[in-house]
Amino acid sequence: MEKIMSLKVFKVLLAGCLLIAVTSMNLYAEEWKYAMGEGLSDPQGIYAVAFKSYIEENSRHTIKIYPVGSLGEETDMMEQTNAGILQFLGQSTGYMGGTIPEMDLFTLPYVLPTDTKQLDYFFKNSKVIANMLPAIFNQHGLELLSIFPEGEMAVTTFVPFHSPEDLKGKKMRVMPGSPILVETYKAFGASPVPMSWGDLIGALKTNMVDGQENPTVWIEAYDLDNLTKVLTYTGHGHFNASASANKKFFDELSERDKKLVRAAAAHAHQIILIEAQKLDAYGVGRIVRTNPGYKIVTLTESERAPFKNAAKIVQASFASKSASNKKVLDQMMADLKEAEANAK
Ligand code: 6CS
Repeated sequence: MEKIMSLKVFKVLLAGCLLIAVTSMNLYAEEWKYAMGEGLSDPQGIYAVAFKSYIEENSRHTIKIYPVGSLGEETDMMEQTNAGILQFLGQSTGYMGGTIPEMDLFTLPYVLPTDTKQLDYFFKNSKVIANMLPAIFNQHGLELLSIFPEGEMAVTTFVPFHSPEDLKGKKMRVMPGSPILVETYKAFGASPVPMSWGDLIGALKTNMVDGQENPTVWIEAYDLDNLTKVLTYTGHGHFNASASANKKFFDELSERDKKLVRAAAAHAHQIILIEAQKLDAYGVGRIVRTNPGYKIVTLTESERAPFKNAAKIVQASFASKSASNKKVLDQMMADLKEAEANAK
């Protein structure tokens, strides 16, 4: 009789432990903070919302998204992430080169292609992103999740330009976190002005700067076409963004939650790459529709030649800064060759 009782008690206790274990795994829920350098309807917002929906559909965790401006400037966000105030960071690569020098890879002039199919292949298959940058991000307290394109860089100014001579003395705003952007616009003949996004609108209105560069989807969304007179395609660059996590937070996640975060990043990466194919056409299409008088210039190959020559100095300067910079640039060039050969 006693034996049967102890067996019954054992079974009840076992069931109770299992129930606690299962419910504690499922009931374990946290709110994770995700800040980014753009708004919810901008490319970084498309990525963040897709990331959030995947996390919340596949766990009890929730993601609180902080669009640019809600927690300060884009320049503050990497610090807040490193301090553990934020768990996730969506950051424009143009804000990162000052902290992670190798990230100026993505602002180098005349390196990334403007062809969206090649870019799509590159951002899906790049070895520099998959195999080299994660360890570099780790050295800076971050866990790299994704890097994606947002559109070809277009230059908006008050007067047209067709050569580096035309840019002589022109104060051109560049994103504030990239030594390479400063070197680029110096090499293009201009006087670069590193400036956070929050100060640019006022600087254009007061002629504190003579121009700036951004992708057309951003130019249109934030009315930069109505604050300048002409948009020029030089073909020199592409706007890109990254998504990363605070490394300590990521390392302390359960294996289950690490897999969840990586799966959410892969899902969001897929979503934004589909969108990225359309952003340039969408951006310039809306500018033409909403601002028909706005002048749009595409530099010819011969007009681009002096800018491309100047860019070679900047590329060499980047590679000379460190062995790591040279390694990532060499791999980037190999990745881009593969993208050119395989993009369909
Ligand atoms: O020019 C800038 O600073 C802003 N441009 C874009 C496309 N995204 C956010 C960034 O802060």
